[in-house]
Amino acid sequence: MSFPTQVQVDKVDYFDIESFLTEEQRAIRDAVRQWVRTRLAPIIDDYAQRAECPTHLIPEMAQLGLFGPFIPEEYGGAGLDYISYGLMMQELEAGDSGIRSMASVQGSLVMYPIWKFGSEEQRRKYLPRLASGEIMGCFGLTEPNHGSNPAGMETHFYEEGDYYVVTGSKMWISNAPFADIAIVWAKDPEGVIRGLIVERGMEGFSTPEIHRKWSLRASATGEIVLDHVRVPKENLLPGVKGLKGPLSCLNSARYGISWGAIGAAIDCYRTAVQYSLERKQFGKPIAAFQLTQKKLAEMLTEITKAQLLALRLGQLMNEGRATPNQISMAKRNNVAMALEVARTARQILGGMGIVGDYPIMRHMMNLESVITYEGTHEIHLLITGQDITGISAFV
Ligand code: TGC
Ligand code: FAD
Repeated sequence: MSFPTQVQVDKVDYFDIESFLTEEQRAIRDAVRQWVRTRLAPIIDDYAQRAECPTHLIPEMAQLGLFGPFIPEEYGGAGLDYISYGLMMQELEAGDSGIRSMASVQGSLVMYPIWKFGSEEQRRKYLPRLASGEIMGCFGLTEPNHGSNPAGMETHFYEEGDYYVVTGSKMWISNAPFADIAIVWAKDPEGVIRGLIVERGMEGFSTPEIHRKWSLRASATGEIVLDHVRVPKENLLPGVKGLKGPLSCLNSARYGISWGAIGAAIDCYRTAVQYSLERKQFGKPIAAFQLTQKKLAEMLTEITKAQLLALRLGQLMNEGRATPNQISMAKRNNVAMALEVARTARQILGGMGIVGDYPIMRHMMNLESVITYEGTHEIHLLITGQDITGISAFV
């Protein structure tokens, strides 16, 4: 009996998604893929093992247009469509979810609110420098006592002359330890949620790093401590009031994650296929066993379904028709899919699945954060449940 020694594991596109992509979208995807393979993949395990963020890559990421790809060119963005954005996040997360996080936060959670809700002066002041990576930002919504329920936030501010004085704390904030600015969501004296641009250097603002994470180890996560920080009035985002402000930013980031998770899944799947063809037990490749083939077949099926969901969502995003509920479904499904694929791939590699020579365990542990942040798996289920029944499970 003969067994294949080569399969086309490079191309994970069972339903020919490629044919729906424009030349430009393919070129963008390929450029990010190439960068991930040559610049990120060779170093990411070391950085993750050391729990260090490879911030030296920021200028190269900016050069590739990874920060705010959908922001118009007049503000320094790449002016790209949402499928291009999705493909970029897919390729980046094939490298590492933490590096995709860095780009998601910068683009969807920092540049997006300034673009959508900022004044023209704020757009011109911050967006070009954020796009070029000259400055980095973070997004402070979650608090120690308010994660899934941000409406309960305690961070607040009052007016004092030309300033707003902000007090409170934010928890689990990606990029916070090195961020130059923070989009901080806080309540005004009437209890209305507003967004403020807080700059490093303002007295009373600090961002202690959260250590000892087993997940997203190559991403810097921190707190934001605001101790009577005097923020100039011109730093208030004028264009939005209420929880819909931060939640609108999450739509953009959750959309990116629905693509990103596919990248992590594909990287695990490819690794597992290759390994199963090379690893021999009982005198034959483990790929020859029916139980291994079942695992691989189910992985590819689930990846394919997720790709189709993401592509269709991208089309709806481009038409301005995607609803937050559709985005929730895609984020939840695709992240859960990726985590399941990573766990199954880990199993296929046996003992080798737990070491850093292969990317699987790193992806798997990263995805444990991805399934929690930007709305947990349960919260997204309840968003869909509310859409089906018309009844909110949150009140
Ligand atoms: P609810 O009463 O449903 O809504 C309040 C207002 O917000 C509007 N709204 C939205 N607007 C835009 N987009 C959405 N997705 C929206 N969802 C709701 C809504 O229409 C309403 O507007 P208005 O005008 O009537 O005031 O709010 P609720 O308090 O019942 O909460 C609903 C719930 C639980 C779904 C929401 O709180 C939620 O999504 N919770 C999850 C929190 C979350 O996702 N946090 C993420 C923090 S950031 C993060 O994790 C970054 S990780 C980054 C990385 O490293 O990649
Ligand atoms: P909780 O809200 O306390 O939830 C705990 C558990 O209870 C979860 O399983 C949840 O699903 C469940 N639960 C809660 N409410 C319900 C309900 N009504 N019904 C059923 N189950 C429920 N936040 C930011 O603002 N900015 C960031 O940049 C950011 N980056 C992050 C990076 C990392 C690595 C991590 C881990 C988190 C990050 N977060 C960030 C925070 C993230 O958004 C929150 O962790 C998330 O929203 C969940 O909040 P929580 O951790 O407080 O969990």
